[in-house]
Amino acid sequence: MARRIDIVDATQQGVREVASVCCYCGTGCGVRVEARDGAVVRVRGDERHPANHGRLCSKGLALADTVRRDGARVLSAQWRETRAESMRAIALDQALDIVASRLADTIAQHGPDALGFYLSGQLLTEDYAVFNKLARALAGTNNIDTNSRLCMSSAVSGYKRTLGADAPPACYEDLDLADTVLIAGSNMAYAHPVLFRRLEAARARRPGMKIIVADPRRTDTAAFADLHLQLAPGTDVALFHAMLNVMEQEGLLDHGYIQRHTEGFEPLMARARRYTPQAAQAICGVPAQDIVRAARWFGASGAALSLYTMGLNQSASGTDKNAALIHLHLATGQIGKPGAGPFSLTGQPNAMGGREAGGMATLLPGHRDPASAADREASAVLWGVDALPQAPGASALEMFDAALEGRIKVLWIAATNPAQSLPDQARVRAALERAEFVIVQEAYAGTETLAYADLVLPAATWPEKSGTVTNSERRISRVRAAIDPPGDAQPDWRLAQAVALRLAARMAPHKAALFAYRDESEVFAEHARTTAGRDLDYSGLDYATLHAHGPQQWPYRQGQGTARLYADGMFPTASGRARFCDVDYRPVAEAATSEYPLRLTTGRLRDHWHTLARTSLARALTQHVEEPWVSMNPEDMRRLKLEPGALVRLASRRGSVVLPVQADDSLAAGQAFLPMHWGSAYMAGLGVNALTNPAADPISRQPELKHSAVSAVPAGLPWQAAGWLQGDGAVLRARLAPWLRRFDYAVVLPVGAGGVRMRLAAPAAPPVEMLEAMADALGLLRPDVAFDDPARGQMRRVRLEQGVLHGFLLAGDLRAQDALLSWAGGGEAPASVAALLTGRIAGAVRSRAVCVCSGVSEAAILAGIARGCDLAALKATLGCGTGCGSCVPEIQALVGRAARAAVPA
Ligand SMILES: Nc1nc2c(c(=O)[nH]1)N[C@H]1C(S)=C(S)[C@@H](COP(=O)(O)OP(=O)(O)OC[C@H]3O[C@@H](n4cnc5c(=O)[nH]c(N)nc54)[C@H](O)[C@@H]3O)O[C@H]1N2
Ligand SMILES: Nc1nc2c(c(=O)[nH]1)N[C@H]1C(S)=C(S)[C@@H](COP(=O)(O)OP(=O)(O)OC[C@H]3O[C@@H](n4cnc5c(=O)[nH]c(N)nc54)[C@H](O)[C@@H]3O)O[C@H]1N2
Ligand code: SF4
Ligand SMILES: [Mo]
Repeated sequence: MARRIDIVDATQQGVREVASVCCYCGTGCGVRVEARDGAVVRVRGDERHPANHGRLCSKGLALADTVRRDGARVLSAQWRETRAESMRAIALDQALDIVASRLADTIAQHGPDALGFYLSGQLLTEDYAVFNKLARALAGTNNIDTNSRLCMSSAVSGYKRTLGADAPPACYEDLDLADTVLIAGSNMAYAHPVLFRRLEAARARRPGMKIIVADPRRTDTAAFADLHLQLAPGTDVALFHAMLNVMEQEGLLDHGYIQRHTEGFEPLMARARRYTPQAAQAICGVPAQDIVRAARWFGASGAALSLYTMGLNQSASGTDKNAALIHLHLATGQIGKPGAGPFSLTGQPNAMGGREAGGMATLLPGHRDPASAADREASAVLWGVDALPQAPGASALEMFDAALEGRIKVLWIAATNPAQSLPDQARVRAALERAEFVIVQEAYAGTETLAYADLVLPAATWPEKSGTVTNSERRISRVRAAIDPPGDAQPDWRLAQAVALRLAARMAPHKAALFAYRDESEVFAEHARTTAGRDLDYSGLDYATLHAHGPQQWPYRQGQGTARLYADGMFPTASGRARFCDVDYRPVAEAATSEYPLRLTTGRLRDHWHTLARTSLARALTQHVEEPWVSMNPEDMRRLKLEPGALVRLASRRGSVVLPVQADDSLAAGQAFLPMHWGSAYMAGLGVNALTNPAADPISRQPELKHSAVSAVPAGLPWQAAGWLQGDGAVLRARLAPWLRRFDYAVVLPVGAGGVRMRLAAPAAPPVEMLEAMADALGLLRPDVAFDDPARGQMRRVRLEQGVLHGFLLAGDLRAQDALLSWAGGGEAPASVAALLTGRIAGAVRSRAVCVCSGVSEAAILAGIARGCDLAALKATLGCGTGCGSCVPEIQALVGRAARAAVPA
């Protein structure tokens, strides 16, 4: 086996190269990071990594641009003694002392359950392991949960209820081998692009392969499918039951497998028989013949694979949706063999590692259960303590509820941004206000949650951290630091360890030994031992093996990883049989009403990551979609008298936001879509999750982020302003952020052109002083070209530096905006700036970039399509889609849309 090379040419030219893993999605692509003089100079795909064989998507390719060591980062600890004060930098040691004494005092006064640890699927396994031991074995509380509660929790409970253990049974190679692929509630083209490339390649090689996509929206993933089941939100259980029913009717079930390896089939089947294709059509809105076709493709397939993510998990019936999909595999024996199986793709880079290390309130290390006395006992022994706390821990939403009710006094938040990503933001923020002491352990400056911190711990981040992650196919890879952390920043597990040692000194000096790790390899070794004899057993794995033989899939026994689980039909349940669960379709938690008639779903964009801390720093990544909008079906827009680009006020029972609306015929009538990414650090109001519903699945406790009932009305903000300023996007964003609070609609956005863009709207022109202050903020007090008419709320100002645009402000008259932004982005300068500002000449039209690698705009692609180009011709003539390939599905969808439009009705 090829030896892994950690450090290449470390001496010769001062270049250090490490093999590591991309820090974004659960695909877990291997990267090679080159660093020189403590700075990352290049990141490329690692050909030897089995997850990606050298490929990266647009986000992975831009990683080097996100590495910062300046004010864009949290460089030191910060503290404010009272909330009336502002934060001040303090020494890290002092901060750690303060944290330890706050924890100890709180435990002494109110008991350990007055603490809450809210962590993240983006931590490394070693980080979880130390935090988990700190919370449960030292502080004595099970109140430790992660943002995986918003993400993978229903997948965990779905697997456990049906297969007996939380383990995705399939592997990436199955994408090459499947005959039918059912993609349910996953927009892989955006969210797991490198796996999607693999699927594209597989289908190109094997034209008989059938792809089915179940998604309420016609996403780029759905556009690629042979069959798109455009189901109504939340109706997946009815769809899957109907497919099962059809398969039984048509003799496509594997009764031998059902008999030998499962239990509970009859009660479930009796229920599923009620879901005829017609009955399901009435619920799901999917034509009955499409349901029949999907069932036939699945049931008659040599190998059927399902890939599924948030469309199933983020639902008040998420566990049932997962179970209903897994049933299809159990009933047809499509599991435990090449090309087959129910394969839940993980969202975050180490969601899997968190599940293994017990990084959720409902889990203990080694897939153990804190509700089981035997499991608690076993974990206590492994950790070397007498006993573990028995009281059930609070899950994410419960933790914030407990803080709001005053039961949790101290919240320690690490590597997640709950003041943007949790549903029902008004409530979350009230909880953060109410909590007595909020510790935020964060790497990047300016996040929404930092505004609520009493104490900030400076965290190291990728590529400064070292440890392990587990990807979707159960493969454990080493993450390796290429550079040192900046300032006082420390790896997350080090910060947890430092507090644990201090807390032990105050509470239980004999427990200090529990945290005496010298480096992360010791943490891993201890953690790996907790998996011994468990379904996921990788107790035989250590850093040396990972170094010598590269990434490995668990279970790892006798020096061998495992590609697929359950090949022998034996399941880790009491009876050894997999279980059919008698689940039934339940509608979404919040029905549309006459007051809230639209059904809102939320999700991801191709080039943005979550709450934007990292991706907003890479100019290339802000070119695809620059600003937040809501998309609606054109019919609804006509009915509500909304013009494309108009500002609308979206409201739910919990809050409202103002955004521009965009027409999108990939949505069914009555539905709306809002990207999850922008929060109050970038826009006025509380962001997307001002609207969303905290109603949660009763078993997984995962909230229904994919559905809420909303209304949309014109925002009535006729006065608008727009500006742009050259400079560092992160620095300028911080400087301009206060403006977000003064308007009903406002955005401050780092943009692909560089610098920062600002847009504001108000019911009427603001006073002249405010306009002047705005101009001041944008460095336009002494513009080079200016046309002001303060009486009419108008201000048009441009600043140039050696003939190059440096900044502009357009208030009350935005006609020149597009041309100026296009100029800012390197486009052509106008013939006369004055003529442009006064509307005497029209400037260039702007078009967003579809292909970031080759810098090809949507307009150029549409023009190519109008000339008759197909995908291949567009690639050949424009060069789009020839780099990382992330844009290929979108180009394909644009070609497809044009073809459909050309067919006379
Ligand atoms: N570019 C990018 N990639 C990412 C991330 C990112 O932020 N940016 N985040 C990562 C993380 S943590 C995660 S969890 C994954 C998420 O990956 P995905 O789950 O693929 O992404 P989403 O866009 O959240 O949701 C997927 C789809 O669910 C559909 N959906 C909504 N309601 C329903 C329903 O009731 N039934 C069905 N069948 N479908 C429904 C939506 O229309 C949407 O297209 O992405 C990972 N990858
Ligand atoms: N409406 C809606 N809301 C959603 C979703 C949705 O689909 N719709 N999806 C949900 C899902 S699936 C997820 S996973 C969550 C994600 O939500 P979050 O976890 O809140 O999102 P991130 O922006 O990834 O937050 C990670 C934070 O950690 C910081 N950070 C980065 N690296 C490190 C590090 O090494 N150490 C430390 N300490 N900090 C670091 C980043 O700067 C960032 O502020 O959002 C959820 N919220
Ligand atoms: S698919 Fe993209 S974001 Fe996901 S791990 Fe690979 S390079 Fe990173
Ligand atoms: Mo996620």
